[in-house]
Amino acid sequence: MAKENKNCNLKEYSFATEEIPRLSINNPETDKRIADGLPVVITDSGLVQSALHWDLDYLQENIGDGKFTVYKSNNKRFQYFDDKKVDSCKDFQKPMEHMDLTFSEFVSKLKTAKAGKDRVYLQQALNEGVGKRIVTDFLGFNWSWVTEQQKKNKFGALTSNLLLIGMEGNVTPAHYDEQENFFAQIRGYKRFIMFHPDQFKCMYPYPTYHPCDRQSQVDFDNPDFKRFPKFKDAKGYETVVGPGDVLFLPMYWWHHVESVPEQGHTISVTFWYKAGPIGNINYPLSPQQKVSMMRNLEKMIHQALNNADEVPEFMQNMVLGRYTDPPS
Ligand code: QVW
Ligand code: ZN
Repeated sequence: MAKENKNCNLKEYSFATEEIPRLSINNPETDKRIADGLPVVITDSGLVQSALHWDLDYLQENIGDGKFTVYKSNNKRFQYFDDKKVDSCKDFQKPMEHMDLTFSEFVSKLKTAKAGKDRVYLQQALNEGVGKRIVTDFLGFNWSWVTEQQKKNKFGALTSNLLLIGMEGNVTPAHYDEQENFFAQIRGYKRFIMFHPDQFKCMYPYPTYHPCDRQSQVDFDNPDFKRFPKFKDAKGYETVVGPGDVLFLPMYWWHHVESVPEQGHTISVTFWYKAGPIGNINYPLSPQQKVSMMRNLEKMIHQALNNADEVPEFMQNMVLGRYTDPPS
């Protein structure tokens, strides 16, 4: 649907992609894909039907006078970083600026930033501070469907509903999350490029102790194939979500997200759920379990050495010429 007429605004990347299926809530394949941990766009869940009338004026009127987390970037990338890991990482340059703004301060920045520089992206959990009408809209979400999915698939607790308001062209660079997510689109169009957890070796995430942990070091616009040769082999999936669509974004799946250029600002709400219980372990381990294990081992080594600077050499001594291919 959304894609055909938005195609002209979509950049071509170096890797091939397949379309993520768009399915009805009533299609048995939808439940099967969610159960199997595969992405799917559900076109008619009604998850955020009660919020499809949200626009900047309505939100400004009703969302309350609290402060909202807004990120500012001088380019289109909004790369998340963990503030707790910044100090121990010398030479780290924050890729974007964190601001706390009232909603109307955010809206005026969004409107004046149009020229291209100083882009903004609101990323704020929906909480008690919102006005009555937003509460009513929130209570009108299709909680019965999403809670049934949570139960059927043994997800843990709902952790947050993040409200995202982005400018056209804003990019969230490729990363994976450690939670399950139903990503609901309310306004505008977002393009998702996704990679299976088994593509870890093609994506070259930052070390776990780095502020950009869980994110790819590869710049999709200008991939450095010398440093990241296997990025050439990455096999992606993609889709464009529009108002009313819900993307199931499984834990550990890589995703790069762009608000489609020239289609106006975007409004989305996430439904993040903790991972379910581990359950029985079957061999061979899944790619997801292997990523989790690599993370734990990496963190243990960092902790044991008690010095991030010693990690690279230690890791190399452990594998080079022993677990790497012999030179040909
Ligand atoms: C996007 C995402 C979002 C991507 C951003 C969350 C802060 C997710 O929902 O819409 O820009 O990565 O997991
Ligand atoms: Zn994410």
